[in-house]
Amino acid sequence: MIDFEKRKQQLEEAYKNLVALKNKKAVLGNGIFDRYEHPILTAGHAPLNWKYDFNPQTNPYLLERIGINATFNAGAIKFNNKYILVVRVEGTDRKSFFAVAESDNGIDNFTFWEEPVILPETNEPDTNVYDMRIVTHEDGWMYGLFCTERKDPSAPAHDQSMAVAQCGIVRTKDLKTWERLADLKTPSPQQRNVVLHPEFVNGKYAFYTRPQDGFIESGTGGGIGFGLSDSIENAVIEKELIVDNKNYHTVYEAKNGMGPEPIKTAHGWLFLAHGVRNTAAGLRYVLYMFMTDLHDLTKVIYKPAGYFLAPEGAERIGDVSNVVFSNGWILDEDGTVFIYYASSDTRMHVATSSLNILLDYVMNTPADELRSAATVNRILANIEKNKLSSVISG
Ligand code: M1P
Repeated sequence: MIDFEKRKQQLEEAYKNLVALKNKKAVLGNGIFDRYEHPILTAGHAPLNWKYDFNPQTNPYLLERIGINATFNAGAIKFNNKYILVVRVEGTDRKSFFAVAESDNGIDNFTFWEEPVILPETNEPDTNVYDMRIVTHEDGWMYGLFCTERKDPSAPAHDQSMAVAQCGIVRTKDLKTWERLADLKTPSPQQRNVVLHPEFVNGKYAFYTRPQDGFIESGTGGGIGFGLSDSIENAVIEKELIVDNKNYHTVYEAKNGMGPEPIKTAHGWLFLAHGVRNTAAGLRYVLYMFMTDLHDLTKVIYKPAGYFLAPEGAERIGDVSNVVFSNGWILDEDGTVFIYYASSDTRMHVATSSLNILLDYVMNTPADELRSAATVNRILANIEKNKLSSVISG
């Protein structure tokens, strides 16, 4: 027989230590953002109460009864002075669900609320739900847009992986009670990474979409799209315009998709997105940034070359290796930006920067000129510039 009480205490102690772990900035970043030493959420952060039956009669060996595999791709919002993440939690059964975790400072001690989110359903039940973007809209609601996945009804019996992904919509005032609205309708057979713009555009709800032909492959679709809907309760986009397309020999040549909702700045709307390219080792997901015109949301006015943040060190390894993905960031009153990102579909991290630094990065980093020779020329010009400034300063 095991010592039930002793094992319970050990589990509780280990859990307490994990949640209490303090985070520190990693040394010498690239000046654009700071990474932190520890992930902010892992599968181990899931409350013990979700996983263990603590009754010695029904669980005499104190076995984990409900396994949690990963915590990743979290939406983010500041609410009641807390840094809130709406986390994609994945069970060992491969089903994802949402759970809210909060922290006082945004960088450590993230703690899950007692119960996962109880997500109402439409008449067509969701098989899997994931990757919520939580946005405060000027209409006064907080909206959560997420991917709802269901088996493709046209899948032949031998294919048990064909799925249809669409955008589910919920809204809330307190992050506790959620109202489910109709799924978004668009002309595209597949939608993931849909984000609600925080303001009305011409009196309509504005969405960023990612039209796609197949579940994994973007096919003839792809690119970050934009569309308007009269209603949010029954949202329908008749026409999608591509704002930022995939592009040959770039970090977003296979596909791309929106990250969190854009941030409004004096210079334009600031975007964080993910770009995907294919390699011999499989797909590689990185984060990149761009800015659109303040008044024309479909016009990209700045776009630094390449990636903003790519998987590094231990971030490279996980269930889906070589992936970073972000669907949540928080701009604080003092200008600090908390960028929440997941690595390799396994765990959550934070990186911090400031709005001024991100603006400098996006507006003054050279754009991709799409050829090796152009990159060399850019480096040569930089060397020349440095020579000149050392002459002037020296
Ligand atoms: O596995 C990497 C990511 O793949 C998908 O992203 P996209 O729709 O751009 O291909 C999503 O399923 C995402 O959850 C996942 O992190």
